[in-house]
Amino acid sequence: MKAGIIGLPSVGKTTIFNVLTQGKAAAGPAAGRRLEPNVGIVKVPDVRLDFLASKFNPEKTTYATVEFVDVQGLVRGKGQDMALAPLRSVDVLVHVVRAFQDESVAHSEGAVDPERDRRNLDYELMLSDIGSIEKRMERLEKDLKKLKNAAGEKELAYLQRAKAWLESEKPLREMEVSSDEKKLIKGFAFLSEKPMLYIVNVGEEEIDRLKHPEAHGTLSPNTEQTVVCGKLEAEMAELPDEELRTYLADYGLPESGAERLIRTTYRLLGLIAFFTVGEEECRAWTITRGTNAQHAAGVIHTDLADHFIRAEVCGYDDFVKHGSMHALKEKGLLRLEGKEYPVKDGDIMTIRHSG
Ligand SMILES: Nc1nc2c(ncn2[C@@H]2O[C@H](COP(=O)(O)OP(=O)(O)OP(=O)(O)O)[C@@H](O)[C@H]2O)c(=O)[nH]1
Ligand SMILES: [Mg+2]
Repeated sequence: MKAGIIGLPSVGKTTIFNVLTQGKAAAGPAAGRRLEPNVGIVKVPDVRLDFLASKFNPEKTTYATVEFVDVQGLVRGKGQDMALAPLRSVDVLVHVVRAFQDESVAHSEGAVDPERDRRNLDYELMLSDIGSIEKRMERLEKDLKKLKNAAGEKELAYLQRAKAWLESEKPLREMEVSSDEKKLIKGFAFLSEKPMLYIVNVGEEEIDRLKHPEAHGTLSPNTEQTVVCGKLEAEMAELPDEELRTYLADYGLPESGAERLIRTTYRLLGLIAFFTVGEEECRAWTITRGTNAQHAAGVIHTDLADHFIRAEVCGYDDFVKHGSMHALKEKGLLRLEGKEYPVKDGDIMTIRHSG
């Protein structure tokens, strides 16, 4: 999975990127003017996989990963195409919104106003999408004049609808699309269509908000929100794990901002994990909720999907309760499931295949 971090200049994007990736990318105003984005891979923390690894003692434990891309700050109304280009390929946008007050860090809009910034950045994405749509429509209309075809007509109808939607100042992630249209637009990579996670970057004086990070009014479709304090997180990122737990406990927080952010992203995208276990490797795999056993096998290897026979499945909780695969087998709790079985979060699977 790939996530793109966006926001106005100097809102704390790179600070948060460093926290997530335990990276050392240069932060601060001068650093923000470079064009090359920062890219880093983050391990998805999962206590269930930790536990499985403690039981199987494998040579290798492989966590699911998320790739984060941190681009330069977007300046309102400026040509953004260069800055936006690396975001076309991401699955989710993470919009860092500044809520911290700090005289020493200039705000591109003057005063701190999270709601305004949220709106303005959405406009930038929408403007970029309108641009792409107009270009695409122009080409398509020319093609259709030469050769009428049903697929082209359908696409044109979608583009016209999307354009009108954007012109009514609403992002595409709020527009309902049919499953037919979904297939049609897969290749377009419209930015305002991507699911959006808002990260409200609060100051240290507002640390109490971290206790209810997901408390919010109504959220628009395909968005989530969480709160972090970039400064505090940066301090925490320096700590070894045990000290981090004590530090969090001192503040009365159940988890770090990095953990919360990844968890919220999973929820936003409807992602779940299943596990494969053994002496060689214990591993977490990411799928969307509702994926069937055959497609899940394909995430491991396309051959496994092609030659799929059955999946041997047990739930994570059953494994914890009974302690070993052997015990589960004896109790008849290892189930054999077919291609269509919808994989559940935490399932431990062995794929049986031919060839
Ligand atoms: N007080 C305070 N300062 C912060 C916080 N988060 C980031 N900063 C500071 O804000 C400045 C900008 O941070 P960056 O992480 O570089 O911001 P950015 O969004 O990556 O900026 P650009 O890449 O230039 O757009 C730095 O001096 C940070 O130390 C915070 O939570 N509180
Ligand atoms: Mg930056």
